Amino acid sequence: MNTKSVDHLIVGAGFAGLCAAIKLQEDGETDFVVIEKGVDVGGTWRDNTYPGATCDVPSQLYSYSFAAYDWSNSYSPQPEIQDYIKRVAAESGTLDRFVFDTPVDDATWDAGTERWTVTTPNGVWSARFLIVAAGGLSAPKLPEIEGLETFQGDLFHSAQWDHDVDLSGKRVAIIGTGASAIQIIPELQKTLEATGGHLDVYQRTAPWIIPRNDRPYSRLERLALRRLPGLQKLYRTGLYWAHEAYVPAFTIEPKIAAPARKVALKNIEKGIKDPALREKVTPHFAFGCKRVLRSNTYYPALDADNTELVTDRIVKVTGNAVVTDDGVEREVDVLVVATGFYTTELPFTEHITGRTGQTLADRWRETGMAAYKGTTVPEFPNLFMLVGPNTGQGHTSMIFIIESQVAYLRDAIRTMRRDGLTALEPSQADTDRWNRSLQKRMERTVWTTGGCQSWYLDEHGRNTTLWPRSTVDFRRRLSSFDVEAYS
Ligand code: N01
Repeated sequence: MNTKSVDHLIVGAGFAGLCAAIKLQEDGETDFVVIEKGVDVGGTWRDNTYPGATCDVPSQLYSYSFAAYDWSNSYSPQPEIQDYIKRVAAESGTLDRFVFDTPVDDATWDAGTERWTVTTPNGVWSARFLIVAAGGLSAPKLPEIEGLETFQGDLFHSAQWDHDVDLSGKRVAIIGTGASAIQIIPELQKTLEATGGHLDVYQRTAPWIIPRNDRPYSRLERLALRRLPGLQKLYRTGLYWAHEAYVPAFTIEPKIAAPARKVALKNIEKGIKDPALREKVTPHFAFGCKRVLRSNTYYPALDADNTELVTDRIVKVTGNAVVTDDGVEREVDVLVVATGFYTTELPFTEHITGRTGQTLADRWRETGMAAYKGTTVPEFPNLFMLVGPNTGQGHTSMIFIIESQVAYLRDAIRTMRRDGLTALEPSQADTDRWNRSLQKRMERTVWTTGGCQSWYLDEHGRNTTLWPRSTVDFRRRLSSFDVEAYS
């Protein structure tokens, strides 16, 4: 196979990969390719097509700073977000450099040529820079439940919704009550109620849920947002500061969360009449320890006659039934698992081999998931990870973080060109210092002290996924490339 040579190889065509492509092009860095395993742009928004899929971050924030859109609602539904990403991609003039339907099998640093060799079933590329934008929530995780693989009905993960399965009149069960499940459950409940079907919801841990306050924009608002230059930006800034002022503070000081906790308890009271059910859905851990969810429709859906909330532990799946530890077997035609993603052992890292011959996955098995500024890794020269370790957000838009990381990457490339540098990696000492400081702060946060298990924490209880300060702080720290931290 011929090896194609490019300056930059970007893995992934979601929000992060597309942002990198557009901004590199803006800098005249046009010699790049974007390799994408799926058949379209969109990443998580292409894949998550489950009923009710909507963003729980306001639409004005959950969009690029450089590309406005005529959003229909204050929170955008998945089809609009996917349409937005497709439009931005098409209008950017970068799509001719995207290679779809192409999983990356291997990316190995070649110390001789100081380049990455990237192997795929559709060709081999040699690239000076490897930009990994493969997503932090892109590998669906099935629950470890005995007999699940032998289930005799239809079974699928929330991120791989099987739209060919007709749910009318069926007995459906859903495992999980996280961000995806609480969007799916009201939709399933309505469909099944209208067709004589039934829904079982298996809850392991009750989440904190505040009202969603979603509303359609009026025609006037949409017109104003389209026509008045600066209004969208003003909206963004206002919303942004509203989010930033509150959330990073309460992760450290639980007292500050008390009013929001009250609102969440009121949400239960308002949505559910049955006192026993209210009790079952009341969380027993600190507000904010897991991602705080938003819904007005979830609790009423649980309270509906055709829904049963099951809180007994699942012990196994046999034939077409889910069996709980009270010995009850509930038969079911369709089983939906909304059980989340691999978040602290990112499967894609198995495919990246650095300067010492060790894969990134193996390195992180030893050190825990850790990077310098969430973006670069010692022993992995010229590798930039977008949405890397400790860059995640539980309360605001990841796109702000992505744009900050892309700005850092652009400055790194400019610096290297200016100074005639061919390969750079962060020093171990700077990387350790960065992570020590992060982890020190983590110890005081509600994510560690709040008495819950969440996907934020690794097997040692370390939070390697979230950024513990404000996103403005993150942007400031990545505002210029600090070449002195690199060797
Ligand atoms: O996954 P989750 P998700 N037996 O990990 C349960 C983003 N997102 O797909 O809490 C029984 O949150 C598990 O129970 P427990 C967002 O960042 C964003 O819903 O661990 N139950 C939990 O209830 C979000 O945080 C949007 O006890 C099992 C559920 O499955 C992230 O994606 C929308 C189990 C998993 O919840 C992940 O959300 C949707 C088992 N063996 C998602 N294993 C936006 O709107 C797991 N569970 C932006």
